[in-house]
Amino acid sequence: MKLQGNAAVMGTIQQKALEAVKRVGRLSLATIGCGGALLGAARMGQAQSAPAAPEGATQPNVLFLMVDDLRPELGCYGAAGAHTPNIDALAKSGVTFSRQYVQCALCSPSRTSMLTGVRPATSDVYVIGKHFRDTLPDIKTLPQTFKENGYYTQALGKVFHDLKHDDPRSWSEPTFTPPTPPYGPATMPAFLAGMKKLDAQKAAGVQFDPASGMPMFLLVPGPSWEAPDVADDYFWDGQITKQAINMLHEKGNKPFFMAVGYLKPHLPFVAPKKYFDMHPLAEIALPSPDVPPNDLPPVVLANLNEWRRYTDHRAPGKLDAQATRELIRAYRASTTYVDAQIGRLLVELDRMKLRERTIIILWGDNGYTLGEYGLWGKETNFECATRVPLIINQSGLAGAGKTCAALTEAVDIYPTLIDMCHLPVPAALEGRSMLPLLNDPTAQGKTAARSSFKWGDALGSSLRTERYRYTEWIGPRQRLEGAELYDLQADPQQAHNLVNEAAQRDLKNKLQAQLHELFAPQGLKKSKPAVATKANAQ
Ligand SMILES: [Ca+2]
Repeated sequence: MKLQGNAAVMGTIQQKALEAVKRVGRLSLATIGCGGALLGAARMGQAQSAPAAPEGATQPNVLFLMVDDLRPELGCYGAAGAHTPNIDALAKSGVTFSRQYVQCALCSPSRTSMLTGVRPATSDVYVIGKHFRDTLPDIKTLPQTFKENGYYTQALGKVFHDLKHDDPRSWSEPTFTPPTPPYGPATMPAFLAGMKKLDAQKAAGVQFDPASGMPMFLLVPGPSWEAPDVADDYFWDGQITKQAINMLHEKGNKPFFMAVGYLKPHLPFVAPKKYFDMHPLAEIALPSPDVPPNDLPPVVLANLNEWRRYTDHRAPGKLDAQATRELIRAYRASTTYVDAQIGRLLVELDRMKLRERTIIILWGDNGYTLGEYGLWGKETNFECATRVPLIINQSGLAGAGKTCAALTEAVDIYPTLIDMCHLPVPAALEGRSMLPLLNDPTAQGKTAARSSFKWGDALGSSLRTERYRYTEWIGPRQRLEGAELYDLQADPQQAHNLVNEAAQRDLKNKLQAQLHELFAPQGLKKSKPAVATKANAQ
């Protein structure tokens, strides 16, 4: 794929692309791989010429930056080749959590757990198609708690996954979702034609793509990456940044909880060309290891087809070095694009003198394998998929500028934010406040972080302790499909599964007992009952 140029005619083409997108506004996030640029009508506010003067609010604001599929591929996490100056600056004046784990390495289940404060076993939300209100109709979400305590709450972009997964009672007004094209102007006509063709095939009863064998509903008629020469605001992340700035002007004078859900670096890895230019292809190192660990149960590798949804990667087989480098560069370019949008927003926050009384939190909803183990995507219990960036920034934090290596979980975010804002604690929370770690990043963390991933009838329950990761996969009729044990001190890349080694039997038994203690025995589907009645009770 060649980089696209011809910015001179962009205005007309962009307009045509946008009109076409509006005509097919029925397309969903699922259609383009959660790339929800084609949602309903936007409610675009108008930028104001002068910042609103802050008045009287004593409660800290919360600016929650959620970045889709962002693994710690950031300068502040020591990632070679990352170009993320704005997030790095945020880390310099905040606390960077180096071992933050999501409870399910998949967009909606991960966000549901974090935003409800309970684990997937409690909400039974392990898959994208399920809404937590169906199982927990009266649970109080994180933004809902802020709203009910006098905050103005707003979501922009991908927060509760998409509008089908949204939770209107959490927000003071409807979620902002701009109808932007998922690809550049040159690619949009083929994409839209491809959508029509897919619709016709599905209407004719075709369930699987004859060429690739992929289910039709998963196919995206566009490439996995693209670098069109367009302005930042052509795409979703620029648009929501623009609207977030508008919201600061309109609502910045009252306590607010604003969640800004950036869509990149989720596939397709599409970003304006200038961000690709910051990542020379020759500087991209190939992933290592590039083969799966030994002795994996087949279910671990069953669901990793996300990148095969796109037109350039449908053929089976391993990616060659060139294609691998191109995809990694595109992921990094998409990340740099998001970093630039975050920079725009934070500059405005500073200009309006709101930084001093705003908690800024940056979080990735799941990690990502970028060719490690030969895999592209999340949907596993590997460190690559479960470990995410978490930065919490507030003026006056004792631990500012430091890295906290304590084990923390995404389910801890809810109690932390209400602890920082002195709000009442809902009874159902299953995490614990990280405020002690914000004040002293060397303080004791959890003994273990838990993650789960469900594929079909099999559930993988995983424990991350100080040194090890142990995972069990339970299939139908409680059958153990397999297990994984990694020594992350000796083998940080998870290249060697030790679970069948006789010398590790005692260690395996100990970790297995710990896992069974934390996950209940019925297929490991139920967590221990939540006992937390205070934010830091667990
Ligand atoms: Ca995600």
